[in-house]
Amino acid sequence: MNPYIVGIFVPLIASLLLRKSNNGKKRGLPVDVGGEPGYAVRNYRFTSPVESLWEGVTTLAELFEQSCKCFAYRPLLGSRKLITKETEVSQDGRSFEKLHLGSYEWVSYGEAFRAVCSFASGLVQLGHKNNERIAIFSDTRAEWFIALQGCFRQNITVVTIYASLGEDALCHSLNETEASTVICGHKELKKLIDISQQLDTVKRVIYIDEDGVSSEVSLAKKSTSWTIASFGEVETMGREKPVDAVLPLAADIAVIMYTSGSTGLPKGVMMTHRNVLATVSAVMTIVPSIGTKDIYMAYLPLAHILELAAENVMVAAGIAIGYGSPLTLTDTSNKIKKGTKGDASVLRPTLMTAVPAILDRVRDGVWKKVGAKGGLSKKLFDVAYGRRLAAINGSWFGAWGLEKVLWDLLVFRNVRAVLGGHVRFLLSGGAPLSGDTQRFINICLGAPIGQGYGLTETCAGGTFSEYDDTSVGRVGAPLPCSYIKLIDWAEGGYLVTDSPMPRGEIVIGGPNVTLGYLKNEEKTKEVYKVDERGLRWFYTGDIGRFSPDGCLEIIDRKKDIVKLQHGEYVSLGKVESALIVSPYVDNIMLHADPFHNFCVALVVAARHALEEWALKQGLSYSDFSDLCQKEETVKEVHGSLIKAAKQAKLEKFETPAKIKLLPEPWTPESGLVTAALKLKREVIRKAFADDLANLYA
Ligand SMILES: *[C@@H]1O[C@H](CO)[C@@H](O)[C@H](O)[C@H]1NC(C)=O
Ligand SMILES: *[C@@H]1O[C@H](CO)[C@@H](O)[C@H](O)[C@H]1NC(C)=O
Ligand SMILES: *[C@@H]1O[C@H](CO)[C@@H](O)[C@H](O)[C@H]1NC(C)=O
Ligand SMILES: CC(=O)N[C@H]1CO[C@H](CO)[C@@H](O)[C@@H]1O
Repeated sequence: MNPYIVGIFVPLIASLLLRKSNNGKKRGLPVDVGGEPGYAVRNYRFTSPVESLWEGVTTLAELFEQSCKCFAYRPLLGSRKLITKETEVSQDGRSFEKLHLGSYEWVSYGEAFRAVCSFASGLVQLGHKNNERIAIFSDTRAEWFIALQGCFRQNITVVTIYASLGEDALCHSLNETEASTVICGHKELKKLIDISQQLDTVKRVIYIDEDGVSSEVSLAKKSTSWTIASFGEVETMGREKPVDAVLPLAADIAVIMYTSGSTGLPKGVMMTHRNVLATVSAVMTIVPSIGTKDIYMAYLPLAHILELAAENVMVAAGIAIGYGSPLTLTDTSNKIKKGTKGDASVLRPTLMTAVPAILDRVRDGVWKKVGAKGGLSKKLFDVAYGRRLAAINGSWFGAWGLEKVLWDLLVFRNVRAVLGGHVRFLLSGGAPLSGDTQRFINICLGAPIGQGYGLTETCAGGTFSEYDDTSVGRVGAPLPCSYIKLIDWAEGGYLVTDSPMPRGEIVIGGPNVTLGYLKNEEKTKEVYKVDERGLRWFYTGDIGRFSPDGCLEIIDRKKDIVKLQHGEYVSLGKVESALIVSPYVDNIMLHADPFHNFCVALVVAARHALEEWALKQGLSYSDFSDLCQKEETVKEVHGSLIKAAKQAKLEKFETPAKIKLLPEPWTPESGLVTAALKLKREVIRKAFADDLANLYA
């Protein structure tokens, strides 16, 4: 048996047998490393960073080929056929698209491999040279994955671009990478045509065949000089005239991933096959007893490293991947036609990935539903939730038993049904998950959450909380592919000598750390360093602390700490997460300025809660925007923020002295938050510069 596999399973089985002692378990151990002095920790199971779990596999292309041979007749890629599409117009005149989707149709591993080989050959037939780059600019779907693997088989570097990216950033990424072929969906083709004049390097566009794409295709043929082909045509060309594969090496660049940066234009992070494979190997060790009986729900953007790594993990384990989207995920999702089924209820997945913002929404949705029902069923839910919380608080595994079965049957079964009823493990990443939400998912879904911390720059390598860790608010111990080091940040007052826990800036090292930013040596040199022992380190700018068991907690962010006029430090993120608990707040950005001794805040109002309040007050107003302008409203919301600040024991200088209420939500499409729903502070500051100036006036 492969020694790596033994290395994983023996401790895994041991930990299952020793369940009760989990809370004292050491998950990270101090390690001696080079580079800047600090406090470094490694994963307890691996003494040196893992590069690949599979003997003889050094690239993603080899990993895919191995799985396709091993699991040839098993289903790999599932998609839902569109049955009908309707447009509904709401009372206020906005129109919504409603979809009726069918059951999943599957492509086996063997068929997928043939499709990938055909697509790879088709790219060559179309005239694409393998030293040129290809950009994939589409929503998550089966074709995305086939295109990715197709490119790998010809050693073509793939540029990944979020489907929600704005025009400037899109132009910038295509131009900077000199991509000559773009693979896109229907919506994205439209965006490309709009900016076609500015795209000097694009020569070919491959569009994914879908309903309604033909009008854009004929427009593109008329107004551009691009060679245009459909996904199916490229596959057919390749099937008829196959060419030999040109497989990449571990050190070749697999992907250039554009981070939807929170400031300025996005930066392209160059990831080698070795980088991504190290992360895939590490994540593989985290999912408990992963195997071919699992089903994976894919719906997050594949342009995000968490999803890209997760799907490759699923392939490595021979798992079926069913594709969906955030807008069609559940029966009550926005785009699902009333009375028809969402993706999760049709697929019934066992494994899912999620970002905290989505889990927060699930939690709020359930609370709202329970609250609306009221009466006995709310009481029952509260009792059940309280009992389970108390039980789980001791130990996850101490929480099994007859009572759990009873509550599950009586109360939580309905909640679980929202995601299909079979989810047994959730991978969460992209941002720290609130303790509240983590507990909620633990209890209502009955599924443990593995929470990851990592960045595109470290290829999502970083830390991961294990499924048997019952604590909340922490992001776990270093992944098998990473060393995590804390270094002093004296200016911010964080030192590795702090007691009771060492604190400092988080620095991540290992084979997972990427080569740096494309065409941006200056920035690369600033945040990447190679130590005297040859290991690469990435400086994250995040501030963390290590618990005695070797688990990391993110406590701050260097950039988000502002020194006020009188010298007090304000941590914007900390204050925001304390204030967002107010029921009137949908989103909030705190603003601090070194020339003043107080903070102000931009608050996106929670429409439902505020309208309900206004109704109770008998307040009259013309529309929601008008309601947000009213002095009474601002006073009410400000009051609730002050209450939340007191509860979280914030200092006076941290509590916003003045606020501006905004009626419009911040969405990735508006460019104010990233695809992972993190605030883009610079963009928001610019967009609301006048409002901020007024708050200080
Ligand atoms: C893969 O492509 C890169 C960039 O075009 C090139 O430097 C490298 O040598 C290629 N690898 C192989 C094995 O051909
Ligand atoms: C594209 O890149 C070239 C240099 O590579 C630059 O001169 C040009 O201004 C860029 N265009 C856009 C639209 O960014
Ligand atoms: C859970 O345990 C912590 C300490 O371990 C305690 O502070 C907290 O009150 C407990 N919560 C519940 C709901 O029992
Ligand atoms: C790109 C990179 O950092 N590669 C390193 C990966 O890890 C091995 C050993 O840990 C190093 O030898 C590589 O240089």
